Amino acid sequence: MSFLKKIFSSEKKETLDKGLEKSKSSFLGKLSKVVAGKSKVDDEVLDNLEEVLVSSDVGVNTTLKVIERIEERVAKDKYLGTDELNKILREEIAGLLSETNSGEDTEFTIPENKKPYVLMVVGVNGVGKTTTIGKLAYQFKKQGLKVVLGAADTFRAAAIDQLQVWADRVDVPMIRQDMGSDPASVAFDALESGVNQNADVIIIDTAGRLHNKVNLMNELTKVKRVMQKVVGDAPHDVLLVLDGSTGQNAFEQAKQFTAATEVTSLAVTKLDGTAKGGVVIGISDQFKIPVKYIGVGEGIEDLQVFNKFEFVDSFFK
Ligand SMILES: Nc1nc2c(ncn2[C@@H]2O[C@H](COP(=O)(O)OP(=O)(O)OP(=O)(O)O)[C@@H](O)[C@H]2O)c(=O)[nH]1
Ligand SMILES: [Mg+2]
Repeated sequence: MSFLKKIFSSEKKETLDKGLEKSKSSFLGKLSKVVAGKSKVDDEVLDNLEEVLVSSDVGVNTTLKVIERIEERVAKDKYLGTDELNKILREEIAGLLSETNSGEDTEFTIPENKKPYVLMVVGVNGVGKTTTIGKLAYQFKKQGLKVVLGAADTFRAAAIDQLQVWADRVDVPMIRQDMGSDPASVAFDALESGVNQNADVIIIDTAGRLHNKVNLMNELTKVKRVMQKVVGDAPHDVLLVLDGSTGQNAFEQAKQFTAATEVTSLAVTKLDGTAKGGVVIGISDQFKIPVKYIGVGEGIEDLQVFNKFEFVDSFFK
């Protein structure tokens, strides 16, 4: 697939462009300093470019790969004008990401042979789990799928109410118990109810904050185990939500979380209002687990299926 081919609708592309505006203008500002007064891509330009990529949260490993690709290109083409640097970067980063086998989707889809499809959402507190669930429920419902939510973050009363607000807004049923009740029991109820209602998708919210990390991981394991009593192969997807505005912290969190518990996909939120959007490039290059969704605003429509080609196009345009 050519990355120049337009695959998002113009409306979706506009939301993406807008969401990445801060990251892009910060990046392009730094890039313009790198090429100021230089006509040709030489070692000095490459050194400075390396710094710009690292300071744009692309991550050291991914940055080194990108620089290497550009070095090879300089060696081959002999002369590379700095006026082309942006275009070259766009091509090389798209080329690098095309080696990963994720980020090719454009629509919110779930496998047809899993019913109900059980999606469990995990991540530390405040990253955007509940909001992402609300946005996902909206997208799935819009496609005519029957959605049930499970409020298994029973650690805070407000957490249950917050998910309820989304459930009411999207108009989907939500299974809840009182604050402090067993999250695994809520998840069990949600799956049972989902099966009884012939639901297509069941989304389970979980707590981000517990007394300590070990407790949290044990709890997630227990929630999974109990869900399997209702749907044998649940959860079909464990979505780890990361706050993109924390840049390299998001990267670290992904490392720690994926080491401690099984995660099958990633969502990177809050890309609007931050200049650290480059972190998505590093995360999708460095992790085998695919980035599936990106959050580009607080609104109900502001969740997108991550498409690496559109992302790179919007970032460097
Ligand atoms: N700007 C912006 N804000 C977002 C995005 N996603 C979530 N937020 C905001 O981030 C804040 C935290 O979101 P929540 O959904 O409550 O996060 P959570 O992970 O459920 O938090 P806990 O339940 O405390 O663990 C809220 O104010 C959301 O509106 C996004 O993509 N862009
Ligand atoms: Mg929450």
